[in-house]
Amino acid sequence: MAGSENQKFCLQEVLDSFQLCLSPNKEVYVEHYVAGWRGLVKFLNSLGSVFGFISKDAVSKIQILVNFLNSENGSQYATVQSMVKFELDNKLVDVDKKGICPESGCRTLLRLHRALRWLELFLERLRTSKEDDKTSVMCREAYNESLAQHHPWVVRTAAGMAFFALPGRPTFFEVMDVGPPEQVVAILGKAVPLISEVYLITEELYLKHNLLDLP
Ligand code: 1PX
Repeated sequence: MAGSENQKFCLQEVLDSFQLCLSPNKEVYVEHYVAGWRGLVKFLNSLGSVFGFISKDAVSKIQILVNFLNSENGSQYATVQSMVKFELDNKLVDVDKKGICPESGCRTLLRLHRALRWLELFLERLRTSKEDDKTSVMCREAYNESLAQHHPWVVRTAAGMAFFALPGRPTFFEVMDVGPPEQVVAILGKAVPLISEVYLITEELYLKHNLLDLP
């Protein structure tokens, strides 16, 4: 896996990972969740160094989860459901304020989970966009409706500036590397409901355990 963030991005790969994410009984496999994010980070890296601070944060969160997966307790991290149970049962989560477990699997995955909502909103806008619609506007609107609510002013400002550097829709579609625009739209039509399902299952689980505001 080392260095895989620098390889070429393909939207189909991301779709495949999110497809593999759900077990038959609708649990979310951490391994495939993380693979989906790795694919997305590749995309971000191919857009240039302006997005480096975003991809760096995503990579570090991916790495925390990979480390748990590869640890002696790795099997407990197989699914988001088993991770939540394991960490709560063993008091491995800082629930109210940061303390002895500042980088728990639960709080780390929550950050990516919130970003997944941004992705869902952004991709849905992209899917239904017209040729001369601006990716920066779609991105900002999706961000303001989701992740921005969890970010301090300084992060919101940096993110807002980075959005200006986004390429236009035609280049964006090319980088996705799945063929002509109609094909991109078709794949997005499959990807968005899948991402939405993974998001909803995780959201319900976190809500049930009162984990949506982990510090
Ligand atoms: C097919 C098109 C796909 C586009 C893929 C783009 C992938 C984007 C990956 C974004 C991952 C962002 C993870 C952010 C996690 C987060 O919220 N971290 C913050 C909180 O963490 P902490 O440990 O401190 O509690 C952290 O402060 C974040 C810092 C970096 C800034 C995050 C800005 C996120 C903007 C999201 C929009 C990305 C724009 C990409 C345009 C394509």
